[in-house]
Amino acid sequence: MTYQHILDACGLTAAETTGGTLSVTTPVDGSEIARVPMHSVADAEAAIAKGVEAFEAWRKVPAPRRGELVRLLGEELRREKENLGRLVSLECGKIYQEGLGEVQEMIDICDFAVGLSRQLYGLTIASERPGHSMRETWHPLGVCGIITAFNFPAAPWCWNAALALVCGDPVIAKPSEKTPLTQLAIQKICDRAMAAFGGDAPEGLIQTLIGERDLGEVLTASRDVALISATGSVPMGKAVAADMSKRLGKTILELGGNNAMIVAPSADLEMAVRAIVFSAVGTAGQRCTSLRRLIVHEDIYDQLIPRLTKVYEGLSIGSPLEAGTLVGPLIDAGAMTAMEKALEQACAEGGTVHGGGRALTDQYPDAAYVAPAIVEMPAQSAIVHTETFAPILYAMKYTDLDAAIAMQNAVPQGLSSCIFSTDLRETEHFLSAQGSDCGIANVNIGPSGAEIGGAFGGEKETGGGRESGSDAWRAYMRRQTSTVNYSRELPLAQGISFEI
Ligand code: UN1
Repeated sequence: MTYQHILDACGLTAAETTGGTLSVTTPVDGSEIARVPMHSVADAEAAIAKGVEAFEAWRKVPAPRRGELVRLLGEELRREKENLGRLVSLECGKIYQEGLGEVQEMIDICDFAVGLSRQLYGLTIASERPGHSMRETWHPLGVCGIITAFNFPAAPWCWNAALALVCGDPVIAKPSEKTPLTQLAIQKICDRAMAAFGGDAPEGLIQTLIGERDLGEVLTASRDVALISATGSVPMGKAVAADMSKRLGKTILELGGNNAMIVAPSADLEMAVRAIVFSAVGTAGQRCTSLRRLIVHEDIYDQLIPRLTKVYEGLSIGSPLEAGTLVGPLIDAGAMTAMEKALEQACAEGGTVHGGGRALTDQYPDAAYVAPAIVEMPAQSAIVHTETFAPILYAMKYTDLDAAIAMQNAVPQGLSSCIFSTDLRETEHFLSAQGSDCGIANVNIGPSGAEIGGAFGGEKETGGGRESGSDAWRAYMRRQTSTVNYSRELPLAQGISFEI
């Protein structure tokens, strides 16, 4: 299948992929696959205005009916799973299996949101006053801006959009400028779902803005955008938060991770090795949940590390579109340079590097293929505190579990974490209030590859937001507390006397 076939299969037209100023290159071989027209600041402002109009109509549509649109979106995604999965793979370089996984994650959250559309539950609350009742109702919030990153160009949009839509909110996507094609293909799928849904889906309900940072800034500046959900780097999240705080707008931030695994003496090492390799080299180490730090008990360190380095030596690095490849390319040359610099710094800090280095340079001179690296570190030094978006795994030893947990919590990021142990006392301690400080804490599975049913996100510099499952939907609604007096008296709360 040629690259053009992949674009065609997703229905992308010449008008969308040629003649524009945004050059899109595929990480597969570094070649240009499209020149996409960009939206202007005026277009972004017009999109917000359209979104506001759509909100007026959409908030009146009953939530279960709104769920029907998301059900249709899920159906379309099922039909398009292979086509979209292949485009994800072509555009961001993750292997096809992971591209499919991303689309499956979209389908899963659609299913979740359909059920949710009949369960946007509020509470009834006991009033302290006789003849009074209290209740809490969740209402639609308004236009939601969804800013996404190159490494997951599909699923995070859908975690946000599927929930926002059933909650009664129009959505405006601003994908990474490195991966606009996936979002354009998603927009087409949405347009088909909207057409199948019929009359009460207002124009402007689901929109996409293609361009650079200035478009994101239009979204963060506008009082008509009630919520910004942003996935990406910590500097990007800080910029979004600063802009939004000027107008006290709501945010969901899902930023960097520096995720660790503690491997205890009782761990099933066979399982640990499989989990480590998937979570450290999957998506070429470019997931926010990628495993970056391995904290291994000193008694098993010398068994585990040689086993791992052996598996790393045999990893198939290659085109993400070819079956059998486990490690695709990094997104671009900049990412490769960042990896090389991090490895240099790790050496300067006393690290011993296994693997690393450029790969497939003859076959793909313009792409950024690298061999994943394991770096044995004498201590958790400065570079280990840094998130480098590349397949680098820092390995360190521990003696005492509390010291290992302290090490795992010592970094600025707080997204995901895990322990491999078959000792219940250890695993429960890890999950307790004195344990991992991350939004995600797993036992006997790696830190990446979360299911959509749980709330997804993390603490500290990860931004504190939660997306996807559990009660994350509440962020897309406004809560209203109502006290109703059905008596003939007007008692005041707290027993205050105020006679006139
Ligand atoms: C991301 O890298 O931004 O848990 C999201 C995971 C995926 C999502 C990752 N479900 O690894």
